[in-house]
Amino acid sequence: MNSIHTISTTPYLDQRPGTSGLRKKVKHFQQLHYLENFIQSLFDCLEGIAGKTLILGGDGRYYNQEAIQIILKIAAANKIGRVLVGHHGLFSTPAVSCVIRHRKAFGGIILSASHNPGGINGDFGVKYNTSHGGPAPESVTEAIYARSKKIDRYFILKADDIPLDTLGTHHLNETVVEVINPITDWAALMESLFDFSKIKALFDTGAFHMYFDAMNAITGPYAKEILEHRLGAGPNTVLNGDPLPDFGGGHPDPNLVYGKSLVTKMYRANAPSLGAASDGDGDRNMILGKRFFVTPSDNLAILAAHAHTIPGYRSGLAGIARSMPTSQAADRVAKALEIECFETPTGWKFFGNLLDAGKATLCGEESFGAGSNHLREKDGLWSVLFWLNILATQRQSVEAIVRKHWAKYGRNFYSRHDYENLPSDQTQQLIEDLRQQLPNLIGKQFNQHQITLADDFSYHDPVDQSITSGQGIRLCFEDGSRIIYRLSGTGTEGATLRVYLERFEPDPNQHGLETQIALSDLIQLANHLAQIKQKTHRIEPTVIT
Ligand code: G16
Repeated sequence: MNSIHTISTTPYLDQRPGTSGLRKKVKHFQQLHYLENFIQSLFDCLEGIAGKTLILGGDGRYYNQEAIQIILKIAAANKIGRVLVGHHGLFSTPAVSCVIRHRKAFGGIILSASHNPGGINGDFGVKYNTSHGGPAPESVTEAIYARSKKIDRYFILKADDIPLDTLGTHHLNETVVEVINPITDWAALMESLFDFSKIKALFDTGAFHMYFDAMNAITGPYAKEILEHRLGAGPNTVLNGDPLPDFGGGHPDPNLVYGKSLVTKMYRANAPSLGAASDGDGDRNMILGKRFFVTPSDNLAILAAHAHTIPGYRSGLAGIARSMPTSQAADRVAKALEIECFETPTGWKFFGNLLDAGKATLCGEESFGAGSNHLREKDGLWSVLFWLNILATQRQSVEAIVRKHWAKYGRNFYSRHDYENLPSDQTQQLIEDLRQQLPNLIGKQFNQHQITLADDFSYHDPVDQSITSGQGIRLCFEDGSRIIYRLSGTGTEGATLRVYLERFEPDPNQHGLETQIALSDLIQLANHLAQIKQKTHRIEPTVIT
């Protein structure tokens, strides 16, 4: 038996999880006892965890392997029964959610800072998912934070490292550590949802090709297995397919800015029919057709409109849920289907109750996230397979499918403007100034726009009745347009201001407008009302998606 050590420690006061777990710079996590404090605080809050099963793995970013060895030894000292670890310490976020559910685990620890850059100077993160497979709700993350502010000791086993590169079973005292293939359960789930033979037939025509850019992050092996091996998509379908600790120096966020190399390929004359990418931990997706970009908000609406043609959703949707800043395109589909559309705060954790209660089947966020009740996380490759199934059935181009959708439901022009790495105090003040203006804005007219609602979004969860307030400044206009301002909860440097802009256009003759042009008066108004240029001294956003 290896000995259990009790280590004295002092609290760090900055371990409050944000939109999606605790995210800090790698070097911040490497401070003395920093990771250990957080993990012990987590175990201290999980009543009844002794003897139970946990899933553990990460997106392979720098510090992943070291962190896993530390967590395994703390888990053993806390008498966790069994830990299922991904081969090489790797696990995509959706695969963790899948394995938690499939193997009926108590919960799972995901080591990832998602779409944030990696490497020694990059970011690291820890997220806890509960037994339903989804991110822990705020009641749990707040309890962990409260505990982390008081912690004065943690327990750790003195033992050799577990060889993560070999599949099989090991022991750390009474704790069984099983190194498993993280792809198997998730791939079987995908086969149960989508018509693989129909998709395979599409690739077999020889006229349909695609690229999937794994951005040197976690999804490379998953995409190779599903797209290249099981669906016959061809050997060079997956680009940047090897997970690297620094993501090859890239920023693994699949959008028009950071996914530029794929975008460039998809805008060439010889571009394939479909282009897709996923992020650091595999839960986000970007979908492109030949010379055509599908906005994530439209993506959710289009998946919902075609769900009845997909085997896993043939019996219909219970409801749709979207985060508040996501465009209202999905609401129009929900209305046509006569099902409810829920509006939640930003962050996947808010969808969990709706999915568990059977109130929603599909969920999505404007930040390149979509998923369904198959898991309790968003799932990048699931979205790609959904599109492949639609394309295999419709035998039309991505662009044709989207344009047909707009013609039927109208187009919600939509864009997000991010101002990254701003001074925190000034940015908080900008939001506070807007908050103060809210009562005076209702009823005000700006050019053709009259404000009908101005508030700070608050969510009443219809399942557990909890209330979450302060979730973003909303300005809604008479014609359905919206401007939303909120601060990011996932950054690790300064503050990021996000401005979300949306305008509905029913006239098909106007659907060809360029998005920033279609939104130009709202963009000006958003700047004017928040005095963004004056207060941030930025002439333009860092990232426009
Ligand atoms: C951002 C996005 C959210 C998303 C969150 C976590 O949060 O805006 O929609 O839920 O990232 O995504 P992931 O799990 O892929 O990191 P924020 O607070 O920075 O706006």
